[in-house]
Amino acid sequence: LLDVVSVGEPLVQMNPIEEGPLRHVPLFEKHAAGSESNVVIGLSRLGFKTAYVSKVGKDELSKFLITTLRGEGVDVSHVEEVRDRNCGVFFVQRGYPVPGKSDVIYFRKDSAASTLGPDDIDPNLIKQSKMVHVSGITPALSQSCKDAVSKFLDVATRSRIPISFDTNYRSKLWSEDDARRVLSKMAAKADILFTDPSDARLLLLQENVEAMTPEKLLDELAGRGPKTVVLKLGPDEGLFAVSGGRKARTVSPSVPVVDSIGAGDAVVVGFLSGLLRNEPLEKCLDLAACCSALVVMRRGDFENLPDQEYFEKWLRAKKSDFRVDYR
Ligand code: KDG
Repeated sequence: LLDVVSVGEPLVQMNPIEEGPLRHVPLFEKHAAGSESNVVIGLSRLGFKTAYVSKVGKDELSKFLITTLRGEGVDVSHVEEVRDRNCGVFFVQRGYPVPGKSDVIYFRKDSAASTLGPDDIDPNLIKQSKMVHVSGITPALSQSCKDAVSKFLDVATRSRIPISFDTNYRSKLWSEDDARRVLSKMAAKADILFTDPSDARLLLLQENVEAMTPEKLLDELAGRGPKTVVLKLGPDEGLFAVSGGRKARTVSPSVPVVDSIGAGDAVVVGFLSGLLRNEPLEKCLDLAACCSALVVMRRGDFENLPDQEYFEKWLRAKKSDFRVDYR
């Protein structure tokens, strides 16, 4: 039995060792990334059995992605290595022009993963799992990817496997109108929805979400179907969630931000880890805040995600408001 199966595109991330416009940055670090890949890696580190459905090439960078996933304990038996296509790559521009923010530049068109289609979705894999996770990135990659995600969700729904869905709207991949149509349908099928106020605007077909209180926004989103909604309000306002009518909120500790990319996936990892262990909502949010704070403190998306021991150390430190003496 598996805990979580996901489908998506793993990507090679080229992360500059200094901040500023990329044209003036001479040195980059290579990382494995990709939203859903980050999620399965993070959950695997915390002791959950995860599997990933994807396609990569036979190129060296694809081999790097597959060995990273495998090395982190993710079942990659459904990651197909195809000829004549490469894996996708993206570059990060850190801290410029907005301090503390990162931007991405993709080189992923016609990648191996963009050829994923319904035939690559094995219903038996999904049926063996306690939960599935998808993000709004995969359906933006191609029509066949959209169809693959649709089949993935249909199998999960029919088999009564809970669906976790992170909206992850990426404006560089598709228009707001196209995204709105697809993401709102996905949200209606989801049991656990992760989103932020900006993506919520697409889901609710409303422009005035900024005028709504987070409480109202949560209620509106939960009214679309998901039992649990986690609203990512950013580093200052933290996380706010509702589950079966009960609400909870957590404030993220303030940490030095080196690279904000991956913070959202880290929220998913922490929250789902709590949910899968039947922890109360408050604890799920604490775990989510812990993961995202750790991830933004270094370059790369998943490397700082904790294992169970680090997780517990964090929770103990939080009890004393992080005034911990490690001597
Ligand atoms: O959430 C982090 C991801 O955005 C990053 O790894 C790249 O998957 C990615 C994407 O498609 O933007």
